This record gives sequence, structure tokens and C-alpha cells, in this order.
Amino acid sequence: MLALFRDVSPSIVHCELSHLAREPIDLKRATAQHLRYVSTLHALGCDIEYLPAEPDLPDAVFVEDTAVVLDELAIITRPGAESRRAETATTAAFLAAHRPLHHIEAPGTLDGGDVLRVGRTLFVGQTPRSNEAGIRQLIAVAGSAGYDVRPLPVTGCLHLKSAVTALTMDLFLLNPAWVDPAWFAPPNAPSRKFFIPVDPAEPFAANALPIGPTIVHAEEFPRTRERIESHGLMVEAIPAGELAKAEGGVTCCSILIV
Ligand code: CIR
Repeated sequence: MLALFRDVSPSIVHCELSHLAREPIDLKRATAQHLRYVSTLHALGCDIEYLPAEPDLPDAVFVEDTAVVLDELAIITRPGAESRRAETATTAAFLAAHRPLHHIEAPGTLDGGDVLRVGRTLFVGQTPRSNEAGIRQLIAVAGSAGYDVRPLPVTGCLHLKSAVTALTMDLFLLNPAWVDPAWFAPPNAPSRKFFIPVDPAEPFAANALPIGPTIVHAEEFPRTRERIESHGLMVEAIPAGELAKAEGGVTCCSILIV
């Protein structure tokens, strides 16, 4: 597995914010936490690649939003925030060597943070960042490659993956205040336990990144971590508080290419 990153931009203090009040971000601390994230993914078996730094693009560290990489192709997004559109050029240049590329075209918008892949299913969040035209284009491209694309509403948070991620193929971690668990119920066994709700004191804790059998999770959410571990899953908890002030979580800072 290849993991793609980008350094934290010094301009991150000017990042987009939708649901949080602006707080000072300590660049040194954000960079150190990001390095720890990169080395954690490396230790878990990922090969590491970096996109070129984009010091003038404040949110460029959140590479996840710039592409959706599937087995057969990659979709270069058109981020919903105008300030982030220029981030995709370097992602496209890198991914061109790995996958045939498709592009979300205007007036469509799509953020990678709104696309949750589980096997051959893509859940896609209807948010201010991912509009109907963008989702329609995703359905056309991914649908023709055989993916089942399921749009669903998300409220109260930035992206679908702020509200829900998949710990395994059939166990979701989610904040039921932001997304309806029913979207993820297994069709054949709806009564089986298929999700873990975040601890109510930790609304931002639904963003987790499984790498093989290990769940990478922010150490700022110990109560939710306990819930995950009580299901027999292994958690690697890393400090992620500084980039959380820019509304980024552990999925946002990498693109995984399997
Ligand atoms: C933004 O608002 O676009 C950034 N400040 C945070 C993006 C986080 N990305 C993600 O959740 N995939």
C-alpha cells in the first residue's frame, strides 16, 4: 500500500473553517503531529510518497479531499471550497502514473472527505462541499466501473467522514447526531450490531483510519477508543489535536493507493 501525503503549509492559519471558531494553530506542533502520523502509517506497512509542498494553499495538507482512488481508476475532485481547487493539480500529476484519471467538472463539486469506500460500495455525503452535479458525475464514473454509489444526507459537520468511517467491512464508527446509522445497516441481518456510536462527549471521534488490522485514531478521544477496543480491535492512537483546529482528522491527511 502506498500512502500519499503533503507537508503542512505555513499558511494553515488561514484554513477554511465551517463548524469551528478560529483558534491559533501552532505550525511546529502541527508539523510534528503530522510527522508522527506519517511515521505511524509507515510503521503499519505503507510506502510513503509526498506531493510537492504548497506553502500558499492553506489546506493543502488535507490531501484526501483532492482525489478518490479506486482499484481501476482515480477521480480528481473539484473541491467545494474555491480556495482549495488549486490543490488538485499536483495530485493529478502524481496519480496519472498509477491510475487512469477522471475529473469532476464544473459546476460539480466533490471533496474526497465525503466519499467512504467499503468494498465495492461508495457512500457519498451530500454536504456544502459535494453538490448534486458532483455526486452525479461520481455515480457515472464509479458506477460504470461497477461500484454501487449511495448518496446520503449529513448534517452538523464538514464531511461524511467526519460523521462516519468503517472500522471493518461491517462495523462502522459514527456520530448518530450527524448521520443516520440506518444507511449502513446490513440488508440481510439488520438486527446485527453494525455500528459503534462515538462517546457523546467526543462528537469528532468518528474519523478513524484502518490500516490492515490496526485502527489509527486521534488520541484526544479516549472514551471512543475504549469503545472500539471493546470490540476486539487494535487502536493506534496518535496526537492529532493541532490539525483538528483546522477541521482535519486522521483520514484527511493521506491518500491510500492499494
Ligand atoms: C477544509 O475546511 O476544507 C479544511 N480546513 C479541512 C479539511 C478536512 N478534510 C477532510 O475531512 N477530509
